[in-house]
Amino acid sequence: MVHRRNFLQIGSLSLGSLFTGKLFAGTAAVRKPIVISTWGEGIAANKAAWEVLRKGGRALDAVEAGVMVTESSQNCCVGLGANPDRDGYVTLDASIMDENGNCGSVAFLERIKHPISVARRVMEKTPHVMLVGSGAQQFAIAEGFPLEKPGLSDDAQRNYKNWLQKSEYKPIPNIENSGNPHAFAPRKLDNGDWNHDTIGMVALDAQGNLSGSCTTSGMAFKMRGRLGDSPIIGAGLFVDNEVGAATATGLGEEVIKICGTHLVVELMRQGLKPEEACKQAVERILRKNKYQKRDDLQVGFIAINKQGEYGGYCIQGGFNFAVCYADDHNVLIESKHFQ
Ligand code: SD4
Repeated sequence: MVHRRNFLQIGSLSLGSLFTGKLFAGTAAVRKPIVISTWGEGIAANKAAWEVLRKGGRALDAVEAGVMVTESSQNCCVGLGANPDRDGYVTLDASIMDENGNCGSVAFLERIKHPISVARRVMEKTPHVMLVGSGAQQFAIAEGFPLEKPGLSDDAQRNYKNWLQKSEYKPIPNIENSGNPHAFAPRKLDNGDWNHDTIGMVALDAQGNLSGSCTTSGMAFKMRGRLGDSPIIGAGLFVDNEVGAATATGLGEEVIKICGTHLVVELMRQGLKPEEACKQAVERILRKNKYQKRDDLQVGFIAINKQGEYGGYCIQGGFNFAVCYADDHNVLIESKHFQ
């Protein structure tokens, strides 16, 4: 890690303010740059994003570089090392959004290591917002992304075998229609952690611009072809450079139903702080679910605003997010929660 003293020698852009993690706009203190991201993997991802931000780089570059770390990790449940769908294929979704309201996403993408970078190319090189399936893969290959070997990581292979052994779908064919729409929701593991498959990241750069990214393998053992919230702008990710940025994790179906991150940003526009905006979005989901206590329902939102204030909220304990705004400040925070 570069020490603060070295850091001050690096460049010319408001380094004094980068050093303290604070700037002043008018009379309000603004904390920038800052990057936050979901789950424990966010610490490593923030580190890469911070390398961009601390040099005065663009938030868009930071949020891409950050989540690429997670996509590359073989120990994580994001990216090609992740658990497959119920037919044994890893299918990936990702989205990215910049300070100008430009956005791009890919979904149901197979055998491409960095869906977030393909999403960025969709944003920057096509007239479209979203490409899916074989079309997204074809575009990625045309853009020079290597087509990786098919197959599962060792962990995923083992998990899939276990899952097949339990045959959770066999006793109840078409379990999605069995009255339990959350049959493949995130599960609480024996150690109390949630199994998760996603990283979402939002950042404010030294210029005061916001961007965000979100990348996932979706729910483990999902139906083939299922998309969650992560590739859907306004659901898994939303950025409005006038106001703030938010990203989501958890059961994507519930996030989509309330246009979750768009809601969080709109609540911040109305004056709510990031944590309160996330809380109200979570409340909206719970209200739609009639406040049923359900052990298998987890959704978490995180958000930052234009002032560099941040916050998160989730349904159940166990969700955390990583916050980085200085060389020596990259910490994991337990999200507040309802249940
Ligand atoms: C999805 N929201 O595909 C994602 C899953 C997730 O941690 O966040 N897992 O629904």
